Amino acid sequence: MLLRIDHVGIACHDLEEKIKLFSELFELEVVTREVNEEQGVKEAMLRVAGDSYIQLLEPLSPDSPVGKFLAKRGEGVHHVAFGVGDVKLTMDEIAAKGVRLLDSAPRHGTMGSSIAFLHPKDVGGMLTELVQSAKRK
Ligand code: CMX
Ligand code: CO
Repeated sequence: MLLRIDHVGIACHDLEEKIKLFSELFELEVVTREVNEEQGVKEAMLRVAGDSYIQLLEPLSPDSPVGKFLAKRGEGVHHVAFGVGDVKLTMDEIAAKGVRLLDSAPRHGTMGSSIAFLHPKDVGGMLTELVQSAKRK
């Protein structure tokens, strides 16, 4: 069902400051910077190896998911994202196991991907994202 760890999402107050920290500390390349209005984030993807990344997330507003997380828990690991072949199919398979989906249909993710979230309370306290990469041309 899961192909890889696609990324680990880190919530932060200052995106540029944390890009500098992670890129210098672990010598990582910044692959993309994007704003995702729907998810309420300004973000950057730093490649660890192949198709696995660290995703740095700064909230666009305090009442967004990442804004609320920062207020409650402070900076740190926010979610883990797994690569899947077909996000809709995987959502259906997981829902059939009784896990709550936070998205009823796939949404737009980083670099043209399709994503969906699973409720952390049903996954051992880990907010989980499923990622289907954009088709390579
Ligand atoms: N990891 C683990 N647990 C989390 C969590 C997280 N990131 N965020 C919230 N929780 C827990 C809370 O601690 C809380 O538990 P308690 O009831 O025991 O206190 C419970 O889940 C409910 O949390 P809340 O603070 O009341 O927040 P909400 O229910 O309003 O929202 C969630 C939580 C997960 C439903 C919401 O953040 C969400 O829909 N997330 C998915 C979208 C998202 O995170 N987008 C940003 C990233 C985009 C990207 O990766 O591209
Ligand atoms: Co993510």
